[in-house]
Amino acid sequence: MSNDTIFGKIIRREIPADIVYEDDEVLGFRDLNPQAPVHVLFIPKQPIATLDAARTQDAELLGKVLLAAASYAREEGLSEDGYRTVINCNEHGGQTVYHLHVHLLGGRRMQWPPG
Ligand code: DGP
Repeated sequence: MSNDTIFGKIIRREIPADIVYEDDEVLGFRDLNPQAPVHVLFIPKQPIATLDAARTQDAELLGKVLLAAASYAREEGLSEDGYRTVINCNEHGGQTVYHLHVHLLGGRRMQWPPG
């Protein structure tokens, strides 16, 4: 399958993951290597490799991924103190898995600028 990654295996339940959010188009699961008390990855089930590869026709799906992250953050009580969302793109952005994902990080104060 083109564009398949470890996240495709998680979507298909071929490998385990701690899934915390799911709807028809979006999956959210805890990051294997958490960088904050809450660290969840939100992905479109239909893979897009990178933010750079996203096109106009992906706008609605990308919006749904972001809104799923925000909705989960509200449910987890992160809204008042705040949280961070991150999309790493390609090598200099620190992307290691080429299935576009939104990191939701919360539960502690974030630093700026990021490393
Ligand atoms: P990025 O560097 O933005 O591409 O982030 C990829 C994230 O994916 C990284 O924080 C670790 C996480 N990750 C990699 N492999 C797995 C996995 O098999 N399961 C889970 N839950 N997370 C993974």
